[in-house]
Amino acid sequence: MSLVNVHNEWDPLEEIIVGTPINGQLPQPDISVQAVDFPDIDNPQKIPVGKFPHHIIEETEEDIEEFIDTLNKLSITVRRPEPQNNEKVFTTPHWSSDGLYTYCPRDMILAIGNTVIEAPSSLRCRYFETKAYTNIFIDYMKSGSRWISAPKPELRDTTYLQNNGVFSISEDEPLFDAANILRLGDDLLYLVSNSGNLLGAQWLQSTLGPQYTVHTCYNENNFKHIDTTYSFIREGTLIYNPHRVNDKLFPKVLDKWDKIACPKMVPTSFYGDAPLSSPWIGMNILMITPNLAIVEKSQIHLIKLLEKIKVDVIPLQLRHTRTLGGGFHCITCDIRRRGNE
Ligand code: DAV
Repeated sequence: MSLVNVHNEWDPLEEIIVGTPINGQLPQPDISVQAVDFPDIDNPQKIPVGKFPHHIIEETEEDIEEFIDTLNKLSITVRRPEPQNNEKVFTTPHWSSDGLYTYCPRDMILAIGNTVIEAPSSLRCRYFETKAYTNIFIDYMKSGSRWISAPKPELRDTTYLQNNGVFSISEDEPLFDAANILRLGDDLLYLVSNSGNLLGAQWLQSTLGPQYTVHTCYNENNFKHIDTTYSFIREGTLIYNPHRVNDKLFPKVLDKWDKIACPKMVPTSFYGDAPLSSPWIGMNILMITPNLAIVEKSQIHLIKLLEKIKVDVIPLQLRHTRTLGGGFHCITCDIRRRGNE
């Protein structure tokens, strides 16, 4: 039986990949880093660079160990990436870059049905990031899963467009992060943003075939990933970020869903001046079953809301979500959930 079998964000979880902050760093800034990760910084000199402080890596690995312990107690199989050397500079015909991290498998790996897809990230520093998961993908393939990679993009300078100070990415080639996508069975929600273009949605649709429908959607600032805009709780119920979407921006496929506005986030601290994520990283939760969620423990308003809609919560600590740009949804990639659609 294929070890990869996942159709939505909420069915009972059986297997998951969990990232690691180890060897994580901020790459040498280039036009891709500016356009995708730091679109609000006008002076490239101000983009943070280099190794994260030791305590951030250590405390995060500590938090992740407790998270994995919790998953194991729930009989969920956990796999981890191989450590990568992110300091090594690599070169394509058009540019050179060093690496970022393997903290967020969600960004690079899309598991849909029995298929894993390596995503064509718009960030140059992530070009080889999925190599950290090759052994895992081979295991999955041996079990009967499909393993494909989107066409490797060129990511020339002309990919990154700037209009009146606002960055976007071009439509020259398919580009997306896996975290631009959420699964609702045969319907997939695809956020068009500075980390995912329309051609990427088209590639995904043509590759998955007529069984699936890729629904493109937008948010207020077309910023990065979909999992700080929507959190899907169970069939028919979602929580949305009221600062990013509203009645005008909900895609039609969500017409019949109960849409609950996310309450205000409890601010959490971050290192430096320019963290990798906004305060909304607090709504980046992981559903274990339709009635059980893992939520960062500071987010007491969100936890209260979940309990009100009959979702039990396991509150866990993840101290550096803003600095490292990932909550419990980002730092994971759910691979198998019970259920067939
Ligand atoms: O809203 O800050 C964070 C990206 C997480 N992968 C945000 C996007």
